[in-house]
Amino acid sequence: MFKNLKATKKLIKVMKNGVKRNISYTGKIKFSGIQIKEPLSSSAGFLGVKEALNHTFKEMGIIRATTALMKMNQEDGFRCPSCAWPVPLKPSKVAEYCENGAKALADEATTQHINADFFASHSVEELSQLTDFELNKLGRITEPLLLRPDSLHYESISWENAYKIIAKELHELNNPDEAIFYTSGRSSNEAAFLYGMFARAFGTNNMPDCSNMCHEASGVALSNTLGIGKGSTTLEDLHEAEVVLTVGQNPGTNHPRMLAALEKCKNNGGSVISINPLEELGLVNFKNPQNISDMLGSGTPIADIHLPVKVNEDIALVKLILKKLVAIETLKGNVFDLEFIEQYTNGYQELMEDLNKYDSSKLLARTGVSENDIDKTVALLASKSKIIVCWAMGLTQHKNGVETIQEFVNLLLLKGAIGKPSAGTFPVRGHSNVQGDRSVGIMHFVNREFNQRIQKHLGFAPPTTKGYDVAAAISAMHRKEAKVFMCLGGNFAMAAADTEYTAQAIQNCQLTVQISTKLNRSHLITGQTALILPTYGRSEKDYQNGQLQFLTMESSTGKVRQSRGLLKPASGAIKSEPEIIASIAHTYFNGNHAVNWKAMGQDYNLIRDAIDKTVKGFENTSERSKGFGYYLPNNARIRDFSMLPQGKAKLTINTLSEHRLEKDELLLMTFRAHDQFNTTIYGLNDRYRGIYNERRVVFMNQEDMLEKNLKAQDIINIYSTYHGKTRTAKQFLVVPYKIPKGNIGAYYPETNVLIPHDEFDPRSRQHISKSIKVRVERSE
Ligand SMILES: Nc1nc2c(c(=O)[nH]1)N[C@H]1C(S)=C(S)[C@@H](COP(=O)(O)OP(=O)(O)OC[C@H]3O[C@@H](n4cnc5c(=O)[nH]c(N)nc54)[C@H](O)[C@@H]3O)O[C@H]1N2
Ligand SMILES: Nc1nc2c(c(=O)[nH]1)N[C@H]1C(S)=C(S)[C@@H](COP(=O)(O)OP(=O)(O)OC[C@H]3O[C@@H](n4cnc5c(=O)[nH]c(N)nc54)[C@H](O)[C@@H]3O)O[C@H]1N2
Ligand SMILES: [Mo]
Repeated sequence: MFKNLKATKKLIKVMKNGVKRNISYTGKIKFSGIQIKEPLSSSAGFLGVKEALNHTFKEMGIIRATTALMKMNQEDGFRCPSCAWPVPLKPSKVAEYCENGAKALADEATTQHINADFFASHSVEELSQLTDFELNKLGRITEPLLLRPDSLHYESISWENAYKIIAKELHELNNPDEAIFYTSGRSSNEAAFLYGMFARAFGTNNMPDCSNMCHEASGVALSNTLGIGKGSTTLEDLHEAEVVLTVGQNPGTNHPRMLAALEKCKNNGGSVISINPLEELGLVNFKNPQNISDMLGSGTPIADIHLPVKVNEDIALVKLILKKLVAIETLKGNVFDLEFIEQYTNGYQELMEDLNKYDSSKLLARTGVSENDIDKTVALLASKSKIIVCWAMGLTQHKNGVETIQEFVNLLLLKGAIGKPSAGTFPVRGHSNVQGDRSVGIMHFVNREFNQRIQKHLGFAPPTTKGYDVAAAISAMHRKEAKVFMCLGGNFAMAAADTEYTAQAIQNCQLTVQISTKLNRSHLITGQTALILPTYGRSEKDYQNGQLQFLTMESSTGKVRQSRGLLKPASGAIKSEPEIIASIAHTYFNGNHAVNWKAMGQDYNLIRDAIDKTVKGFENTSERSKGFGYYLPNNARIRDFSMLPQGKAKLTINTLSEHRLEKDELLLMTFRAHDQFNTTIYGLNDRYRGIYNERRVVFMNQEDMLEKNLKAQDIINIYSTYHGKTRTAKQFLVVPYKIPKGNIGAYYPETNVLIPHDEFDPRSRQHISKSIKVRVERSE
């Protein structure tokens, strides 16, 4: 892998505090030999099983892979480290996981390892020339590592000394708000709780997390309208629903087990409507690997109706649907649940008046969808009442993400489809424990009730001012107002918007600390001093004081369950996340603090007891999380809106999106390929979309290609200009694709360089990763 690497320019300017490191924030830009084929005719199937087994066997060895796969998502096993899709009450004994879950396991439990010797012969500058795919392939990090301010090489450091460096830097800050504590959603409730409590005990609410880039918009929209930031449905609801709208998500790739639930829904007579600029393969046809007749037959068509909405025109589409429903209601009645509206909601009259202001033909033109398909959708929605709306990043990552979700909530409320069986909201969460992290206290805002319970039960006073979210954290580091940046997992440098700006921000820090499993670019784009604290993956056994520990996680549907690893850890020199966090806290406080951090790091029951006392809804978790776990309370599920004004759910007035594109501009959505988990690139194929061996591609409508005089595989650069600043993503291959005219699509994180750090939804502060105004030009 290193052979073809030209030695990087050694631009070592000796600075007061150390060296200036010449780090590439993209890796070497190169093409890998693209092949474009017809997209497949069905998702999952034998090919999916084969891919899953190939990947796990190759990375983990056959015996380890087989043993681990048998325990993934089983009652006494570990939770899949991929997405947050819930496990059914009766999981398949053979395989309650999907191809991408198996890949996530293989990626974490790989037998490829790197240690200090590796870093002694490869500088951070040299490593930064590798692509994200190549970096990930290097394997698990097996010992704690230090990058000194005057060095280009990581070196071995003892755990004790690593903790001491962190404690010293934290003590030397002028105020606690100069430290930032980022969390990615793969950690456990126990680790996240300790981490959040340490940040508060240290004195800051600077807790940005991956939610800020993911479902923050859902949290804001749902809290505002229904009084709870989480979804209201269970997995079983989905099975029995009459109509499921799956909006702005690609379940075949990102939540494959969801397809089995949709298949069940269809077998029970339900209908599925897909709303997405792309006709994603999983929703076209699914061969359930758990069902032999499905596998041998032609599979199950999932979506009954596909509405190829233009990017960020979902509000126009829902408004048109609502207007059409109002017309039927006025003519024949029985469309809306008027009793529910009267008893449980506010804002009906205002919403009706607002809808009147819109011209249907103008709305239709904006959506780009055929009126016939919209009418079929309206007919279904008019006659059914058990309706569920599922969504993911296609709705949240826009300037009006919150309003877009609120518009779908309007539809559900008008239909009375909230708080009754087989109906409701279903934001499909990303990371496997992103929802749990937020539940147990990873948040940048202040919850006064929670603070009071912390004070009462943990014996210290948490800070009372709001901290930084992701957008604010980037700005603060850029302004050099934050100096220590800790990360519990994740890959902030690559995941966040505006790669170059974010990289500079991180490099302005004095100390960056990464608690991680595998190498990624955030270990190379660092502060002056950097630490890598390697940790267990979820599939690994965690002993503390000779006792086998377990962890808990919360699924997309709000169920808390245990997770027990079974594999031998990647190395004897790595530690569990709770132990690492507890040790940092213990070292920082030098044993003088109301919380006995050390004890908690050695016995996770103590952490769960503290969670039960301080977090509303958690109760006797060590016991109740056994087996298939327990549901956290959910007010929307029982139609309790007492926390909202006048105790009622809110119908909202939302406005249409405004992009004002210049004639040569296109709207770019950035999304995932089939062979990646966020910034972790497993491979270079996206077989459901017919792309093999390449990630630097742009999916484009043939009419746009014609207008721009481009043909397949031409090389282009992409430019975005906001507030007078132009950002460039270089070297992408054009791929003709069935995508609405005026829209293009490309993979994340390669295109994050184009997303301005100061362009986000003001309500959720989520960046505009799915609707970026861009121009494309042939590359010279
Ligand atoms: N294998 C695998 N699984 C994953 C992940 C992974 O990377 N790999 N990531 C995890 C995480 S953290 C998350 S958050 C989820 C992400 O799950 P998804 O949200 O499915 O992820 P994306 O690939 O970003 O896909 C966004 C979808 O939204 C559509 N879309 C884009 N813009 C619009 C729009 O304006 N309107 C509508 N209606 N649709 C639009 C796109 O065409 C695409 O189908 O998956 C989780 N699971
Ligand atoms: N343009 C664009 N940008 C996006 C998105 C998009 O759709 N488009 N999606 C956004 C979304 S939805 C999300 S969630 C974020 C993701 O942002 P992050 O969560 O920050 O990124 P990941 O790529 O999931 O993090 C991967 C790294 O986590 C570490 N890791 C893996 N497992 C573990 C573990 O068990 N413990 C610990 N401590 N570390 C572990 C590994 O070192 C791995 O390299 O990106 C966001 N950014
Ligand atoms: Mo996410």
